[in-house]
Amino acid sequence: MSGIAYIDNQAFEIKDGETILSFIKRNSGEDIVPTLCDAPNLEPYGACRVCSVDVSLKADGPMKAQASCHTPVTAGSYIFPSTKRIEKLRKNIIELVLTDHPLDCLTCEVNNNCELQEVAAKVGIRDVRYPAGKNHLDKKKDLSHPYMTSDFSKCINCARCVRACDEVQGQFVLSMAGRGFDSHIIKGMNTTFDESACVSCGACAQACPTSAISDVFESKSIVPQKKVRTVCTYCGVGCNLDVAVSDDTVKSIQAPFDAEVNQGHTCLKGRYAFSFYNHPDRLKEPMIKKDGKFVEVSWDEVYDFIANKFTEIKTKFGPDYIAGISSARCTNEENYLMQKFMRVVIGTNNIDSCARVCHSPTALGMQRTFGTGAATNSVVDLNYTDCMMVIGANPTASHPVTGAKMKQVAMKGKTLIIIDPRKTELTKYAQFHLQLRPGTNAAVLNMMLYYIIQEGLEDKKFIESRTEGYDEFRKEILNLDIAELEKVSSVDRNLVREAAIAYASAGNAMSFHGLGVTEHSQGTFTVMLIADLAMITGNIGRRGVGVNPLRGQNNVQGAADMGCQPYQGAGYYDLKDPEVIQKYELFYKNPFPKQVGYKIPEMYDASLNDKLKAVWIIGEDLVQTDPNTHHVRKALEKLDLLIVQELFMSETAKMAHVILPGASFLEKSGTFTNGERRIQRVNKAVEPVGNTKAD
Ligand SMILES: Nc1nc2c(c(=O)[nH]1)N[C@H]1C(S)=C(S)[C@@H](COP(=O)(O)OP(=O)(O)OC[C@H]3O[C@@H](n4cnc5c(=O)[nH]c(N)nc54)[C@H](O)[C@@H]3O)O[C@H]1N2
Ligand SMILES: Nc1nc2c(c(=O)[nH]1)N[C@H]1C(S)=C(S)[C@@H](COP(=O)(O)OP(=O)(O)OC[C@H]3O[C@@H](n4cnc5c(=O)[nH]c(N)nc54)[C@H](O)[C@@H]3O)O[C@H]1N2
Ligand SMILES: [Mo]
Repeated sequence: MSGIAYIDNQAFEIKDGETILSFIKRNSGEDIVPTLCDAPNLEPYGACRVCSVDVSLKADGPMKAQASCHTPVTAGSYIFPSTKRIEKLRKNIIELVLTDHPLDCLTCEVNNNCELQEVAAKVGIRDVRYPAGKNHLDKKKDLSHPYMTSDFSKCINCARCVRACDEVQGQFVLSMAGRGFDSHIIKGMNTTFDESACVSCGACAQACPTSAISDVFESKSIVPQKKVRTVCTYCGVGCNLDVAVSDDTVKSIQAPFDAEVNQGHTCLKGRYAFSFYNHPDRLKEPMIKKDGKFVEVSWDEVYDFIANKFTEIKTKFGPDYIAGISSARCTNEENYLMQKFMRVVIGTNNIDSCARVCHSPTALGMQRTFGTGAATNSVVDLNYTDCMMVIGANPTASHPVTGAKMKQVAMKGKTLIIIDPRKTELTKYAQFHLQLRPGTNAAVLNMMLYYIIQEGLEDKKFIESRTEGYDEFRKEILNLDIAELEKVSSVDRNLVREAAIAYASAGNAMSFHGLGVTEHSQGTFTVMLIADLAMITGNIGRRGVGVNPLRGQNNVQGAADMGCQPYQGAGYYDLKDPEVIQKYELFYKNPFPKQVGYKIPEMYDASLNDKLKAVWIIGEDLVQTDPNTHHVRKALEKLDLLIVQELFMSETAKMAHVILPGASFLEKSGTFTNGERRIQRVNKAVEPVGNTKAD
């Protein structure tokens, strides 16, 4: 709290860092003051001045009009948001803005979703007294891009697009050129969207209050019949999406500002890559392969077929001759049911998911060191960190919304350490790039530990109170042959030392890791070393620190939480423990399988050794994504029954005996758990296409 100020003579407490606008919004309501150049996800700018309010420093003192969006609120000031004088001023401002815009704006029906028109109506403008400015004349439309168009005849120079590109995506494609009446927006060195360095995140199109920049999908020109809030399916970031729907068809996608995960941002995939859901190639009917050809059948027929086959195999061979593979693309509810079906209906722990080829070393490494295998912090913690260490991950490509946030933090001057054989985009912003030989993470991390100990930069208090076995660990590390590690990794020891010192002496340091750690043979041990680094420097257990695996698929965290693993049931209970089995039996009121099941690679071996006869796969394209394709194909070919539940005729689906057509995330409801362990609601936007069903 930093004092008191008055709104229309009523006293309110000021919060630290508040502008006059945020102070009014918090105390008197969101809609009291009209704004135009201001946007919830951008820094205050103060260009249009529509948000002006009257301010006096004394109860009856002289008033001064001040742009509220970027003026800090002063203790003891008297604010009047809507005096006659101010209302007149706002009207005049909008009138002048409108002269830079096609004059039919006020009657334009196409743009009935236009923010400028809304503000004009709000301040009470019916016509414009001034002659048209020249800014909007002679502007060519830019139709070069598949997702975004620009028509700068509609531009009012509010610079929201420029700021979105700078402050949200950090791409710096748009800028303002010219002076005075000639001021205008340019892309790159005055080129088109397509030729510029634009990454198509669409933040500018979303930010534009007119339709000077808009989605090709015409989101602004048609008011949708409904908007549905849901969660993106592409990666573990878990961006919230506002899906605009008319006539049971997705029209466009925008990013909600009030979503904590993505605050008005998405990447191009989340915003624009949705038309797969009603693509002609979607699988729309259940099918059974007869004489080598898929034949469409009814759901009842396919259910009977599967039930009979499962019963036959279970009776003849036993339940462990059947296995399931669940999908990290699917909801928690679907994953929970799949593992329950395998365990309770079939009676086997043969259930696994895609984490096997992705982050299972993270889960194991973190379980061993911390007791639980998931991110220790949230992505918003980037706002509280002083140092980011990114090891074996390429977030600006694979987790673009998180990657863009990291860029912003690095540009604010926070330390960035990249450990990667390649020059990823983030290395441009990094102080340290440890360009190691692939497969040598353990060497580099051991060197870092060595230098931290040698420099006496350990957090002794943390080590004493929160860790075990440190003395032994210390001795081992100090015995390492640095020359050998330097040779193995080919990273200069002085560079490693400096990076280690930067990490250890930063107030708060966060680490992020990805496939460059987990997909190598020493993945689990590397994750443990990353955890060790956090522990010896005390970078765990508060905001802005921690070990943060960049989990891959949208619900890979959830699939594991729900128990889609052969050795742990729902809630991570260890299936080697007889007490756990008893607990599950009580809960499910049913016998529970007594031995752990096959992991995916063990399923292949089992099939080739006649120990597995049937596999039911939901949403995973093993033939395309698992290593050693020939081996995978051979193993799947050998099965008596392969059921594939899919959106598309994937390489794996082609091999199936039975196809179950699944509904995509846009067509069903449930929850996804993102990489931070945030459980978020998925809501059905459109009805499932064809004869498909939620998994
Ligand atoms: N749109 C979309 N986004 C996705 C997905 C998708 O299907 N669609 N998939 C998601 C999934 S499942 C995942 S797992 C993530 C993957 O996302 P990331 O974990 O970021 O994986 P990569 O993008 O492959 O980046 C791995 C990095 O590791 C580096 N590397 C390779 N070997 C080594 C090494 O030995 N040591 C170190 N230190 N680095 C090394 C590589 O050069 C590369 O820069 O992406 C997710 N994002
Ligand atoms: N060559 C290659 N191999 C890889 C990787 C790579 O980058 N390149 N990455 C590795 C990693 S990290 C991972 S996580 C794995 C991922 O391996 P997969 O999980 O096989 O990867 P995806 O291609 O995402 O396949 C998911 C399948 O689910 C389907 N699907 C999507 N949504 C739904 C749904 O709601 N219901 C149903 N029933 N199906 C759905 C999609 O059509 C798609 O065929 O691949 C690993 N292998
Ligand atoms: Mo992954």
